Amino acid sequence: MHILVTGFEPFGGESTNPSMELVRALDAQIGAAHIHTAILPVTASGGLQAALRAIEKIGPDAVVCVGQVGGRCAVTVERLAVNVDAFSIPDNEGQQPRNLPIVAGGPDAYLSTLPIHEMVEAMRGAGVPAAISNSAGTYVCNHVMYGVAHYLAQHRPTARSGFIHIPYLPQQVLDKPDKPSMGLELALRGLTAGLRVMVCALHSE
Ligand code: PCA
Repeated sequence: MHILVTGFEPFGGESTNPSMELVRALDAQIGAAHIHTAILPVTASGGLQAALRAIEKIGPDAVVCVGQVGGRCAVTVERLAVNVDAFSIPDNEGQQPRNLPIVAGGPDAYLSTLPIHEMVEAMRGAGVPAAISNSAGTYVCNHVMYGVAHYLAQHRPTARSGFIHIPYLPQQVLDKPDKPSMGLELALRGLTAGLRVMVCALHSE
């Protein structure tokens, strides 16, 4: 089994992105799955294109995209992506769509096809605060989650996809002490536990 896990470059004035650090720290093998990784630029078109290039190269059974979400205090497994770009800040190329469909005429939303409840339970079982989230936002993460789901629906309908958001790292909140953070080791334990149960679930189908 082949799993693609993507992270993002830093954005919004940050010097790092927990998703980039996590993806770099992941084991190359989790259960029965080979883990392939890619780091995506935080731009609407470039981020999705880089994810689709990696999918075409690897031909994965599942795609798990990971991103930073400032302000949340748990690892959150996203339930759905919506067909809207409404960026609250410019992306890393200065683009800021305020109300555009990601795919004109596309479905309003795609549900994650990962076993999201089992993944959250596994993360909690590993001692990591985790929850389902009902909104991946309307920025680049939602754009990539939607775009990957749309591509797979058309080109690789048996492949699964979804998105996981990670809180700030402690070093990112030194200048914003009212914001929650999660250390890299804890987040890595959570992500790994979630991926392990996902691989088991897909393997036993
Ligand atoms: N988080 C942003 C985009 C890149 C990232 O890591 C988001 O939540 O949309």
